[in-house]
Amino acid sequence: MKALAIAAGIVAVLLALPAEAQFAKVEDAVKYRQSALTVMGRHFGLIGAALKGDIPYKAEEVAKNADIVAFMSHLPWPAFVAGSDTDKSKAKAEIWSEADKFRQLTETLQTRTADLADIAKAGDQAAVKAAFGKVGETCKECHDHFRAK
Ligand code: ASC
Repeated sequence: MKALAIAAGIVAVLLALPAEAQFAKVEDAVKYRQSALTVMGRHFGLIGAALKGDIPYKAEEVAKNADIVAFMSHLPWPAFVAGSDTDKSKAKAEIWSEADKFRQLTETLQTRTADLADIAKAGDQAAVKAAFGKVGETCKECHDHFRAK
């Protein structure tokens, strides 16, 4: 009986998990993804500033920022929940009607930001610049297609 109760408890927890993982309100999802993208953009921008010479290029700082960007590149996408193209959001309907294309771009971003993080640790500034450019192209492609002006 005890084993059954434990099994029932485990099942209850597993069933409860997806519900808990959902956002209570659509606005919470919008706020979450905008926050994640703001953090990602901030740290990506700092790498850009270092590459441009607007701030001193410190390889260790660049590598740290690249790790943050790579980590953050995983967070926004589950928050693009159905029906969350609200007036507080620039998300276009194409995110949902062309979901495969959107997902592919998020995966490209994850690959390219991981590459940038690896390359930033090696320290060669020209290589960092090239990898940074590849990430920026992905940002732009997604914004051009899926973000309202
Ligand atoms: C940034 C940033 C973006 C991208 C994009 C690249 O620094 O915040 O969204 O680069 O502008 O085209």
